This record gives sequence, structure tokens and C-alpha cells, in this order.
Amino acid sequence: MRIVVLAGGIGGARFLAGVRSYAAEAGGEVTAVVNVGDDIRLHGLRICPDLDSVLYHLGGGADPERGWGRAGETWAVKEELAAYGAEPTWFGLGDRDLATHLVRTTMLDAGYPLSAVTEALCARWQPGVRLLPATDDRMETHVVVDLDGGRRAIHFQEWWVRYRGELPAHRFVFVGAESAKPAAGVLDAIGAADVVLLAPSNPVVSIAPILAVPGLREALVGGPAPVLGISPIIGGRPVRGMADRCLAALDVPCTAAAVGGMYGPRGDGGVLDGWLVDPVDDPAPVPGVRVGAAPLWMTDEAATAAMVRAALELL
Ligand code: FO1
Repeated sequence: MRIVVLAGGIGGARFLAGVRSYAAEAGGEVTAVVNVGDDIRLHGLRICPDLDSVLYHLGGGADPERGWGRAGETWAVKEELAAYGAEPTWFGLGDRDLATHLVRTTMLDAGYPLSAVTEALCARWQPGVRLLPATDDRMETHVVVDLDGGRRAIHFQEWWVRYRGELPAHRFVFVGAESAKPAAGVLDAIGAADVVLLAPSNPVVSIAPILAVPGLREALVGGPAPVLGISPIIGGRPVRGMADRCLAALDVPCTAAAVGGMYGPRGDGGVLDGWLVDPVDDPAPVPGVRVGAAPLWMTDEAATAAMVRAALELL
């Protein structure tokens, strides 16, 4: 069975570990199409938070508490940068993590596309799934906020890390989306898939930027594979992160049903054939979409693999 998963960062990485576990037991191969809207260029380096969260988590190098960056991390370079007053100091770059950004930036500067760079990084980490960026082109999520008495767009990372998402977001803009193309291998993977899963990642800043890459959404809707989403909202609360603040910016209620409705039914302008919610939210009517219920707390890989099984039973 060929499974394609659209995923963001931390929640996406945890979900992918369960998909990998399911595929290992049921037989199958997994391709992850990962959001690049969180990417940022800092201190001359290209940083890809969502790709790195997946790479490190599946590769066994992630820091389990922090959810991002490396286990056993040290911060000498960060402290030295701060001593120079090198801005921004609000984004924590660990010493081990920096090696990833140095290798990636060197390869990008040599002309390799991000998909080839990611493949090279996977040679070391062996994540056990194929890792593809949604696009090889530059695409960044910026957030329109009110700041210093005016309305302006700041980079997603500044909103997320510096301001902890406390600044009300008026709008999310996927800069570069209109001219971005699906990364090498993405359309082929979707076209050859037996099923496509939308990970329980942030629907607004992780899944939406992937679907915003021209041609990608069309490949899902026009493709042979059923598309099944897993709700990132349980009992009106995001499993992790700030999906509630992101949904508020779009006036979408923070409920499993509302997020399912935001993705919409494949036959009617949306992408979903099935939508899996936690029992606490069942029934969560989503017109035109088959809704099922299963425990959605990703407490460990076995629990997450059970979610994948439950999602596939929607077929
Ligand atoms: N998140 C933070 O809250 N503070 C940080 O200083 C920080 C640094 C950082 C460095 C590299 C990286 O790959 C991720 C980092 N993150 C940090 C997490 C990142 O903001 C989020 O994981 C994603 O962008 C949202 O999914």
C-alpha cells in the first residue's frame, strides 16, 4: 500500500511515526509531503523547521520535550551570536541543529533543489519514510498583525516564537505560493498513492500552505486515491500548538467539525473523502464527508498506528 501524508511539524512528525509503524506491519511505503511555509533565512542560513522536526523525530535525534531541534543540544553559538548583538536573538539555534542548516544552505547555494537536499539529509537520519518538501520554490508564511501602531506582515516564526502567537493574526499570507510548483516527486507520489492522509497538523499554517501550492490540491482532488483527514482538534482544543489562534484569524470555530468543513468534501470544492475525529467530538457532521471516530491522542506509536488503521477503515 502506498501512503502519502501531508504533514506539518511536531504533530506531523508524531503522526508520521505511527504511519511508518502501521506500514511496517501492514506492508506499504510512506511518502511525507511536508510544509515549507515555516522556513526562514537567518544568519545567512536556510532553516526548515517542519522538515527538520520530521527528520529528527523519525531519525531518532529529536529532543522529546522541546518537540523541535536536537536531543543533547548545546547553545554556544547562540550565546556568541547574542554577545555580538546579532539579531534576531529570539530564535534559538542549537549547535547540533546548526550543522543541518549549514549542510542544507551549502547544498542549496550549490544549486541543489530542496527535495535533493532533504534526500541527502535523510541518508544520515534514515527516517524510514520518503521525505519531500511541498515545493522546491521559496514560500514563506507571513502573518498580518497590528504592531507599533500599524498593520504589517511579519514572518510566521516571529509571530510564533518572538510573540508566542499573542498578537491577534488578521490574516496568513503564503508569500511565493502563487509561483511555487510542487517539489520533484510530489505529483508522482500523489498520482501513485493508494491513500492520502492529512496529518493532524495545524490546518491553517501547516496543511493549508501545502494545499496552496498550485497543482497540489488539484492533484489530490483529481487523483485516484481517497483523501482522509485526521482532526487536529479534540474536544474544542488543539492537540498541541496554537491552531485555535490560527483558526480564530479565519473565523473558523475551533472544533473538529469546523476544521473538517474547512477542508471540505472532495466533490464540492474540498479535498476530503473521510474525516476522523476523537470520540469526544463524535458525531461531527461534515456535509459530503464520511466521518468516523477513534481515540486521537498520539500517546505512542502504537496508539498512532491504531489511528491510521481507524482512518483507513473509513474507506
Ligand atoms: N520554537 C520556539 O518556540 N523557540 C525557538 O527558539 C525555536 C527555534 C527553532 C529552531 C529551529 C527549528 O527547526 C525550529 C525552532 N522552533 C522554535 C520551532 C518552530 O518555531 C516550530 O516548530 C515550527 O515552525 C512550527 O511547527
